[in-house]
Amino acid sequence: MEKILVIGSSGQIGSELVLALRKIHGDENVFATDIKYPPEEVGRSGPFQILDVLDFQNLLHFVVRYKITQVYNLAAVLSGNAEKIPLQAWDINMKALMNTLEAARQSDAKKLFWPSSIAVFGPTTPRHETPQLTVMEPNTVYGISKVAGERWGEYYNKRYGVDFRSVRYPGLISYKTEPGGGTTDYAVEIFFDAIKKGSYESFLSEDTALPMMFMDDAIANTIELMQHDGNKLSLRSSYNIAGISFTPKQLAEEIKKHIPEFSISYNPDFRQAIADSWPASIDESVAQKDWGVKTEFNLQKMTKVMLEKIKEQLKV
Ligand code: AKB
Repeated sequence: MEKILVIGSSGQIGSELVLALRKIHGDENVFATDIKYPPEEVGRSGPFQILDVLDFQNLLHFVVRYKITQVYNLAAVLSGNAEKIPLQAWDINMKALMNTLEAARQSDAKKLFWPSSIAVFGPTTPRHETPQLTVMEPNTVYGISKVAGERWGEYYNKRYGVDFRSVRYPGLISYKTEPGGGTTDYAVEIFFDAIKKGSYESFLSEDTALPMMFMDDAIANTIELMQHDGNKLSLRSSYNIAGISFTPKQLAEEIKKHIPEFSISYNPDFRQAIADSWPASIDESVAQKDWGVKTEFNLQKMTKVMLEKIKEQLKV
């Protein structure tokens, strides 16, 4: 029986991933941890404990005490926030990863998921249908930490047999827990503002195309990769996954089909330069071949669900 530790369970991905994993493995076998308290449903449905991944001894103690076999480490400072505190963000992102890799090496928690990002790419990378293997010269702290992390994950796999698995997430879109400090966050904020205020001021320009993915697809793909036969995985760094690519203008037009009075204005800030350095679309053929990545939600379906669910949540 698997005993699973989720680090960062109060965040945008963690709060949904914990619930999905509890459905598969049983509530008591999925341990949610974070440095802040989780959404009610996560706390209510199974074990939750405050745990700081930067404290290696505590992490190792937890993993050994609860006989953990799999770890999902989702703790990170995202791209926008990382640019405000470069050295701190580097320390946090790298230490969080290195501590989980070391804990995996020194214990039975050998299977490790760690998210990489489209941020591993940079201005010299081909922007359209970005291939799995290509130029990677990111110019953000977050992107540099993700490239380094991919290299360390592969190193621990080859050298110590840690079962490291990873995907390069596009921007993730969800309604349960909002993201914090990312460049793709506009694509979540826009839905909340459309419903609450009827308008949105985008911090990216109207024609900035970026790859995005609805959270249900992100969770399903993450779990699929973790459950897949390890011998079929040709990569132990991180897989490209494509999701759907659209611009703020295209998303606003889709929202207008549901809220005709919705209006959008554009006031690009420092995150525009980050977005401009990232791919507009991704080639995921290696992930398709190795473990069958899938995207069920297109722009239309995702917009409809986001608006319905946020209205329910805000009771409007
Ligand atoms: C961010 O915008 O920083 C993240 C990401 C693409 O990794 N959502």
